Parts: sequence; C-alpha cells; structure tokens
Amino acid sequence: MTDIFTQPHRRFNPLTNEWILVSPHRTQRPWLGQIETQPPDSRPPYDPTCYLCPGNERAGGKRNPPYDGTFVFENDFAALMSNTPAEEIDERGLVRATSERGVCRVICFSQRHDLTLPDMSVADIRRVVDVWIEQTRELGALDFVNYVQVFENKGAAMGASNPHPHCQVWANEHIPTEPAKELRAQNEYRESHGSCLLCDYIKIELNKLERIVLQNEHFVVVVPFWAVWPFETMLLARRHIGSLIDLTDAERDALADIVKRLTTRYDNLFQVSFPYSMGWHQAPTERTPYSEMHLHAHYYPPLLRSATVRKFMVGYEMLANPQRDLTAETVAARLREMSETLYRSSQ
Ligand code: H2U
Ligand code: ZN
Repeated sequence: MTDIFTQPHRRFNPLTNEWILVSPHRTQRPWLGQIETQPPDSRPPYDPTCYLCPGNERAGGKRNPPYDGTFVFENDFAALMSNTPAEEIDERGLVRATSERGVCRVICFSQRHDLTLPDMSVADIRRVVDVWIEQTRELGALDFVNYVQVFENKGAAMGASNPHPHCQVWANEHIPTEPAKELRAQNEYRESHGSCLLCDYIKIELNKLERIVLQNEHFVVVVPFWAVWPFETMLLARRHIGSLIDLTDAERDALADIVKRLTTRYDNLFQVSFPYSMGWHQAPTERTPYSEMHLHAHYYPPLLRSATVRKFMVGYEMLANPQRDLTAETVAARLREMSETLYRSSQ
C-alpha cells in the first residue's frame, strides 16, 4: 500500500463539508523556507497621524480619549447599522434580499502604536481577551443581534488599514455564512455520533501529536488536517464550551498565554510581523444553550515561503476547490520548531 500522504489526495473538512486538494509531490523537499533580511520596523510608540492612537482625531471628526490599554469605539464607517428598517424581497427564490441590522466596533489592543500582540505581555493580552468577552456579552444582549463576530486583520497583506494593534467586532441579525456552515456540520455530527465534532477531533489530534503546534492547560493549537492556507492553524478550547463568555478566569489567562506563544512563533517563522486574518467562531447569541458549537478560532495567514511569497486563491482554487502543496504535517512540524522568544526581543 502506498502512503496516501505522499500522493495527490483530497482531504475532507468536516466543519464545512468541503474538500481540498493536497499535492505533496510538488514540494521537492519538505521545507522551502528562507529568511529574508527585512528592514527593522521603526514605528514610533505614538504616531500623530494615526487614527487609532490616544488623543488623535478619527475620520468624521471624533477624537480618541487619552486611553491606556484597550479602547473600543463604534466604527466610523460601519458596515451595519442598528436602525435599518426591516424589509425583504423574493422573486421566485432567485432574487432575494433581506435587510440586516447590526453594530460594528473597532478594538484597540494597546495605546502603543509600535506594538503587536507578540510584543505585548501576557497580562496585557489578557485585557484584550477580557474585551473580546465584554463585547460578545454586550452586543449579544442586544435584541436584534444573533451573532457576534470578533476578528483581526493583521498586516497590509491582509488589507489591514493601520499597523496600530487592533481588531474588529461585527454583531448582526443573521448568522453569517462561515459560522452557519460550521454550526450545521457540528449539529449533524452530534445527531449522528452523539458527541461533539471538535471534542472528538481534538482527541484524535492529541493522540497523534503530529499536527499539534502547541498546547497549554486549557487550549490546543493544531494545523487542521484540512488546512488550506499555508500556515493555517486552529485554536481550540479543550473544554466543551460554546462562547468566549463561558471562559473561566483561568481559561482567560491560558488564552492570553497561548495567543502570545502562537503569534510569537508566527513572527519567528520569517522574522517579520506575520500577517493573518483570524477570528472566533462561537455560539450564536439568539438562544441558549447552543450546545453543538465548540469555541475555536481560525488563523489564516497568507505567507507561503518567505515574507514576500504569498498564496493567492486563484485559478483552480477559485473555480474548483482549494489546493495546497505543503502538507499540514510538514507545517505543524515547522511551527513546533519555532522558538517562543520573539526574534525582535533579542536584537
Ligand atoms: P482593519 O481592521 O481592516 O484595519 O480596519 C480598521 C477599521 O477602522 C475599518 O473598518 C475603521 C474602518 O472603517 N476606521 C474608523 O472607524 N475610523 C477611522 O477614522 C478610520 C478607520
Ligand atoms: Zn497608532
């Protein structure tokens, strides 16, 4: 029998019920990484032109307070509004639209313009974790909000508009497409197996350790078997909980710890501030409990072999299905090798 993992094969994503194509023979050697010398990042701790720095004016004329630590504000260019009137159209199920209410906010992680999550202390990241939880609770309690999406776009490669450390939260009426897909799959799995899809998946991964990147008492980071983005990871709560608001005090500390360690490993990979889009998938807030959902975050980084070589989802991937050359196992091994001391801190 040949080893399926050395041959072209398809892998199944049980969270979305989608397949991906893996072509491991296309990588001549298991690791094609290279370190490029990047000019040192010379951002000042305070930038008078930054719309996220304390005391500065934002677009539209609002001024940030002289904050210290985290700061949350209503997005000045919000994609969703709380007072949109309810309307619906449907022409034979082919031309359908429904109005959508919601709230969009921006969360600054730190008053310091020059920091990113891996530069911050675990205690300061814990303050960010607390804000993710507060926002989920506060926005989830609004009568027209049924889902709270916390996400971070980091780096120009991911379209982030500003290097000041920040993320966003969008809360809205309908459960968005990605979490809805994952909820459906988790619900179906529970109906047919009588257990939680991600609890069972964590068990398989912890048994093999091959795709585990790091873990602590309350969280596990794995390169999912079905990963599409080159250095994609999933951050999973060990305990079966559905939402950030279910995290205990000890779990919040553990989350801050693992976020720091994971983002440090990412930055050490190509010795740059590693771009990614990340986001939490949690239980909708429309009813409780929502027991099929297992709290997790996805990290989707676009970089492939160096700070300048990135993956684009084009061609076959746009028209057929996603494809990758580096296997999840190779990537997990590479991330496991990374130091948890930030390359910048020893310079
Ligand atoms: P990124 O997370 O992709 O960088 O986006 C930052 C958000 O900040 C973006 O949604 C908002 C933009 O609408 N923003 C403000 O709310 N006020 C500003 O003055 C500029 C940008
Ligand atoms: Zn700033």
